[in-house]
Amino acid sequence: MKKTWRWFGKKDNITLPMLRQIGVEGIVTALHDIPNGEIWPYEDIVEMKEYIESFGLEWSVVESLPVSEEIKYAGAKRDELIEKYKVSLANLGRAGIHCICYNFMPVLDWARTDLNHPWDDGSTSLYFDRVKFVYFDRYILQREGCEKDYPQHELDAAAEMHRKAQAEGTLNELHAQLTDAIIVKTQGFVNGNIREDESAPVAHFRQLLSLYDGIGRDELRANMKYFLEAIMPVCDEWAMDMCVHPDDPPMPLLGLPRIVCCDADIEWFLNAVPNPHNGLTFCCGSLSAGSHNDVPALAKKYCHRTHFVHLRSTDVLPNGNFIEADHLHGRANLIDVVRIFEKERPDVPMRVDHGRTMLGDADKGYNAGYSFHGRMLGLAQMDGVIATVRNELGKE
Ligand code: DNO
Repeated sequence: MKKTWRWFGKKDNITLPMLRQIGVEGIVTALHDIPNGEIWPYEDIVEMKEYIESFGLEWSVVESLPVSEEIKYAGAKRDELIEKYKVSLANLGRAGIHCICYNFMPVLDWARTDLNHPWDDGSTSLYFDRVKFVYFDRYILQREGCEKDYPQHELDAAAEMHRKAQAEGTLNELHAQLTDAIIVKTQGFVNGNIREDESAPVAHFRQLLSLYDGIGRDELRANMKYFLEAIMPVCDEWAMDMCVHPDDPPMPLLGLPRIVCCDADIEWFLNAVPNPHNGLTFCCGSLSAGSHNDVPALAKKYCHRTHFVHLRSTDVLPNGNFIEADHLHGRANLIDVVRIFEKERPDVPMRVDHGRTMLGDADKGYNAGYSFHGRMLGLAQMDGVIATVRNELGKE
């Protein structure tokens, strides 16, 4: 597997010379300053590519070329936006970049309730607490009819959380913390729907949710198929590998459908548009957060339609909460996943996804989940696994 790293561009405090020192071979990035839905100009792509190459690295993967909400819910401007997407794809292909990660999650990209969940060893990680999420939906978003989506014991626990915060006078703090984690800090830097400096993020978020009124699972699937069929001719012409990121976590949230959650979903979209350029980002972390997914079995089944791998693991707790595990443990079983990819797809780019916040990372203002030391530790662990597996296979 090729060792890549998600780098957020020239403003990232983690610089390309730092990455060279830790064995990174390729860069995963995007033109983060271009607003969602706008064309990526050829010149800007080449400028970024040459900048990366000037440090002896290559631009291996685009993450992400975002799919506008209007394409996902089939709004009036859908075809116009798809045309723009095709131009960006062709510009990337002409510049020599052929691997594109994107997702088809409505409104909310990845979701976490805690960005600094403490570990016993003094480091912290991301965390998803079901009751806090129910609380956000019921008491902050106040989504109509949301009660029907949750079991009674979770609604009761959220009500208790509300009562307690009220009694202790910490309601504002709790609301600010959950809003920040769920719809601001985790979202702004990946899709731009909600920006960090917004004054009324919850109101804006409600408005975004309402765009999906009447869009269920079948409609979203049809819209994904429409999008993929429309872009495949450009993918054929420029050899563009599209790889959809699984839904994180792999389950419907806030009444929104999510359609890349499990084996049957993956099978559906790969068969719906059976072109090898229509592929998958095999995100072990996202898939492992659903107890219905057996990650190594999925890797075995889908490695041939995978163009990019995220190496990350989680543990799902008995109450359904999940925590980021370290890269050698947890239910993703990354050791077996590496065995599968090293054997079947040895050249596929992988990046270590997320990392704990440790050893001074907390003061550096990194994007949530994207620490330096934590990810470097994960990369070193995965590097060791890759070298061992290659040795087992008689490659090194
Ligand atoms: C979070 C990421 C996602 C991912 C996008 C891809 O850490 O895994 O935000 O980059 O969903 O489109």
